[in-house]
Amino acid sequence: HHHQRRSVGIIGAPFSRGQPRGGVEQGPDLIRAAGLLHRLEQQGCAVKDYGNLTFEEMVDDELVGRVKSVRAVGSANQRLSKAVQSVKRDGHTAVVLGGDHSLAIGSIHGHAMAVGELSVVWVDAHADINTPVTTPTGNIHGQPVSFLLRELQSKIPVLPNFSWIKPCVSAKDLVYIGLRDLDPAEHYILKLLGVKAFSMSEVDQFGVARVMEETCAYLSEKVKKPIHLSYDIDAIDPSVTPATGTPAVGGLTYREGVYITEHLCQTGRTLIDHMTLCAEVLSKS
Ligand code: B3U
Ligand code: MN
Ligand code: MN
Repeated sequence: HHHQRRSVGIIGAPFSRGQPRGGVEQGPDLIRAAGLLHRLEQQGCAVKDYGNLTFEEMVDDELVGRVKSVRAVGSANQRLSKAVQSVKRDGHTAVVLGGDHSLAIGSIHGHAMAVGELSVVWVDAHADINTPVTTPTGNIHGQPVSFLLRELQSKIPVLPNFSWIKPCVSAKDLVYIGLRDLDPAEHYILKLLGVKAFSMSEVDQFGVARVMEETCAYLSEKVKKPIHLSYDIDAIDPSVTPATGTPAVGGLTYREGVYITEHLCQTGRTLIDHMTLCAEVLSKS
């Protein structure tokens, strides 16, 4: 079974309402145009493109407390979760192309519903763990992790179109890489829950190779759960990937950014029954 080809199911999610700027909804088509499918095939993957999801236009999507576009984000992610579940049912590794990072809610939720307990590797300049109460901006792309973590559920208010979400990730199964722009409340939450995190300072100190070794060692301490990779393009330095809505200086180099995926992929080969690689690629134009 080592020679069996990995099959990949691609889902485009052209959605941008998790933050205020336009452009990121073109991500899925631009990533395809840049040759993603061909590159996956070159690497020996069988690829099935499920096309782009369509999202209903949401009228009267007023602020809920300080949170913006709540109904649109809730409904889009419900659709995405169902799409990921059907790609998993078809037996593929699911690759979701965003879209803004609020889509991690549906992507991770769908993955968890289909395969059970997951580990999550979150590569990002930001922790995206504000709650609807702590958010300084009201943008849901800064909050997806808060809806997914079991430990935070008592802190999450009821929101329209969010009641379908089952918190499905435990704080001990989450690792952050690349952090450098956190809000005070996010710092507090990470400390409180004891979340494993490698900030840019730690990438500098240890190097990305040791960070990845420690990430994988930490995640396989007990049971080896499938790994969901959620990759925000702003983790990489804006000199390399300037097309992001929220550039943060001092990010990963091109090679560090790619090495993270290479290392996870290698681990996937040795633990082929235990790991699914699921990427959330954000292209903000
Ligand atoms: N933490 C801030 C800023 C932010 C989060 N994610 C991005 N920016 N890309 C917030 O809005 O919650
Ligand atoms: Mn980010
Ligand atoms: Mn993000």
